[in-house]
Amino acid sequence: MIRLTLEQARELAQDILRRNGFSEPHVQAVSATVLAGERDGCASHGLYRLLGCVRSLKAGKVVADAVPEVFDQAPAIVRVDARGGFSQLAFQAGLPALLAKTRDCGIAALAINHCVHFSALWVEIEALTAAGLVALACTPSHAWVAPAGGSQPVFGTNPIAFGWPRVGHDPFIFDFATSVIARGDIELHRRAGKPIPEGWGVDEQGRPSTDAAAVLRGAMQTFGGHKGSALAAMVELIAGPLIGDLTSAESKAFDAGGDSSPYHGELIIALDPRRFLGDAAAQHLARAEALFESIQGQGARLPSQRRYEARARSAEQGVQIPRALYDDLQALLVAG
Ligand code: NDP
Ligand code: PYC
Repeated sequence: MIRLTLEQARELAQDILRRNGFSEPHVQAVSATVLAGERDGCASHGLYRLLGCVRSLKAGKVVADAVPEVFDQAPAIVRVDARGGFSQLAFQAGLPALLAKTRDCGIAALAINHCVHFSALWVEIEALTAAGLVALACTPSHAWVAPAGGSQPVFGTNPIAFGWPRVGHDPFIFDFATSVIARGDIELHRRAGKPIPEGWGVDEQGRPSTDAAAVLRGAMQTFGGHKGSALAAMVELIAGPLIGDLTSAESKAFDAGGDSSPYHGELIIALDPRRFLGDAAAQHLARAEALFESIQGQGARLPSQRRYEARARSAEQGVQIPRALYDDLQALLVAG
């Protein structure tokens, strides 16, 4: 393993993106999210993702200097056309209007179109909980996941993230793929030459497999059987056709057999407790704390707790990445 300070990790990410030709706004936006992933112990969406950024660029599947365009779609809907660039900058472009519309209407949505998407959603959810809002986000990916009862990929890994602001505590946030695990984690197992647990996926013949490479060629499985399968379908619908963008199957077809990051849309919904509750907002948010206490009071943990602990640790100790990944990242500096 190689240890890097957070500053070294940030510089490495920015150097790679800059040398490979991304515009400075994308360098800043993308490096911030991969650094956040690495810092919070989410290796599948950390520095490793830079390999996919450069691969997507070389395959002509992402626009390195795309300038997102913001549209006032409706009183409670803002739309951002990412114009083929990465989603992070499009989110930043739409955030001020989403905040203003949510304060105004109590509930508002941000629809991002035509973006290349590879990031963890909690980064965006944190931007909304920091503003005192409740938030939901979801996005398709590439068709890699079989529906419950089937064996052929239809769904993306389709994450759903939810956030709730808390006074005096880190926000309550969960963020998970509707597949058993994010594809990035299976890729990391393949890179490390490690088998994956049973139940994550099937090979090309539809047989259960613990071989990461075979499952990457075959199909991943949804979490919770038919329940995860239905949620994955919901994500396809509300972050696909509802916002006029591609499904995971269409995104995969657009990739035309390549290995680039998915290209589609994202839906983010924000709710303002102060608009729902007026002066009673503080009182009811305080009541919500009893729920969290009753979870933690019996020794269970809240989602994101591990992540916040990793964040505190990384601030002191920096991050560690496998030497093989470090070497692959260094190669992007030379080749760039
Ligand atoms: P995990 O299964 O690792 O974690 C899912 C969530 O459950 C996290 O919020 C996690 O908190 C929480 N959690 C895990 N274990 C426990 C526990 N014992 N008790 C309470 N909470 C727990 O995530 P996934 O592999 O499903 O997804 C990882 C990331 O991949 C997500 O951030 C997601 O956005 C991203 N992703 C992005 C995609 C895209 O298209 N852009 C596609 C698919 C995934 P904690 O982090 O603290 O462990
Ligand atoms: O890990 O499943 C995943 C993923 C897909 C797109 C970005 N991350």
